[in-house]
Amino acid sequence: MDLSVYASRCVETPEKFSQGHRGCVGCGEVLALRQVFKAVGRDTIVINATGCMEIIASTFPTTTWEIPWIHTLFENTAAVASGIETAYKVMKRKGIYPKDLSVKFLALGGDGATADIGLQALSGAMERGHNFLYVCFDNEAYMNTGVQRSGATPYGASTTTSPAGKTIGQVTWKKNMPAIAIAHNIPYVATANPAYPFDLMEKVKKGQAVEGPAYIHIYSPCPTGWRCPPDLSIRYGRYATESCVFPLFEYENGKYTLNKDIEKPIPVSTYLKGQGRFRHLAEQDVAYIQNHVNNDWAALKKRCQE
Ligand SMILES: Cc1ncc(C[n+]2csc(CCOP(=O)(O)OP(=O)(O)O)c2C)c(N)n1
Ligand code: SF4
Repeated sequence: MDLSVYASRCVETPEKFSQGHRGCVGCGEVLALRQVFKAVGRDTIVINATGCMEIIASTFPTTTWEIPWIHTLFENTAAVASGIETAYKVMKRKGIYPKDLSVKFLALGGDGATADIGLQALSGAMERGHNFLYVCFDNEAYMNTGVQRSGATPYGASTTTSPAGKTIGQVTWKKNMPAIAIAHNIPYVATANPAYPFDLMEKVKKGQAVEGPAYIHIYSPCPTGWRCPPDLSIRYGRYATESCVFPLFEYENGKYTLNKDIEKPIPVSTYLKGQGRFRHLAEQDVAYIQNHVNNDWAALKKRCQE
């Protein structure tokens, strides 16, 4: 089936993630998670790193997960996914599971779990070529424990461990996780954004369908940590892509594709404005960030044209 037709049908699909979770009002991460769940099949085992999505959906004695789900550590999420996927293959080979059984493996982690603490396990799993999809929900800090900076926090953002004051806030540039995944030569890598739900769901479907590791990096607006109004999560999602701060692209078997070309990017200042984490930035800081975004965007466009 044409994947865009598939994605539009997905919208109607009740996701296997029930109502009544404890996410903050306007949480873009839980919205992204629900979209992911609309695209994955029932026969999926979820391996979930500790983080916001685990905390808000599994407070004992309740659970929001309606498909098999295992909570694991930051450090070893991809290693646990590797072990489960390998055990499944062995069970099939030994005839314990029927040959036509088709189970998928979905590992979920925040940016802290992915770009920092679980990076080694993820790298190993991608290198070994396990058949699984890893989704990183990037809200650009360790949110669940109180907005500490991560390697994916953008330059200039104020967090509790990179407070604006003596320094500009976060003094390093955001770690480029999609590029790190691509460097492992895996069959599928993509970026996605819940402000573009059809694109997101198509990518999840593709990521689950490929043989081997797939990695999807999802922009996840967090009104609590970003100090912005909860009704603007989708607007910030759109601004992020329209300003080229968070471009939407895919890398499939060695080829880059731009999924949303932006002919006239909006100024980065439009994206930064209104977010409390950036409110201390001076004009020259914004110009510095704009220049960085322009360079990254030009480099990505070039790769997509090659
Ligand atoms: C090794 C280790 N360090 C710290 C913690 C405490 N901890 C639990 S969740 C969390 C933050 C998670 O951040 P992230 O992965 O970005 O996900 P988010 O909560 O932002 O969705 C931290 C620091 C932990 N559980 N294990
Ligand atoms: S802290 Fe942020 S990511 Fe976590 S549940 Fe609240 S809005 Fe969502």
